[in-house]
Amino acid sequence: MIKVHHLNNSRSQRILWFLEELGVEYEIINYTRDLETNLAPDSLKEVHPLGKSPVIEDGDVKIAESGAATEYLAHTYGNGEFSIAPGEADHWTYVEWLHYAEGSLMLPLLLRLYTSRLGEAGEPLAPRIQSEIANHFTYTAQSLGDKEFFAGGKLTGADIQMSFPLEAMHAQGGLAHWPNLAAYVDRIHARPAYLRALERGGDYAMGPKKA
Ligand SMILES: N[C@@H](CCC(=O)N[C@@H](CS)C(=O)NCC(=O)O)C(=O)O
Repeated sequence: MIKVHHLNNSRSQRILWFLEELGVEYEIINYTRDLETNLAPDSLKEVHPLGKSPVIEDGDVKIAESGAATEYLAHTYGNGEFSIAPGEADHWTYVEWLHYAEGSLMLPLLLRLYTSRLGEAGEPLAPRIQSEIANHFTYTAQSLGDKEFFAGGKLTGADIQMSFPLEAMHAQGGLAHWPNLAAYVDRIHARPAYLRALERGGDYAMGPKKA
């Protein structure tokens, strides 16, 4: 059975969501962030040298990068449903968004998170980071437009990957300028598979707002 090494409040939540969409059986091994440092516990390093989550294991396969895990799961268990094959229209759009989430969109969010810990010392960097956030989120919002999904008119691995940076931003009220992105996250949060994943994964600070 597939094992997911799942850290609370982390990117592994989207892997649980994807497994629920796929309807595949899986086991969760839970790890809890240190309350002070927010880092993963050392026990995750016993699973993979990076000590980060998600890590998935499926038989002999072990993957510690969520985009690769998403591609692997879509390829192995998706029957073509959650991916767009080479040669099909929108294949490269699918590939682009699948990579863009970690390759581009997360970077300014992480820079903001880390520099915020520097207090005043980080302030000189703030305008550049803010303008990069605006640049990327505006591009993302314009590309999504009024479409329901990022590629091919159906839920794909690209949406699985894009969900995390968008919901991280939404949780901070940061999508007010991009209402179509806020609506996109709300739609994802209403999906039965998403809600099942939340139930299995435990508390998740970036999930749907509790009433
Ligand atoms: N690009 C990697 C990032 C993995 C990553 O940084 N995971 C974070 C959780 S969102 C983590 O494990 N942080 C804990 C730590 O660094 O100690 C992926 O998408 O899988």
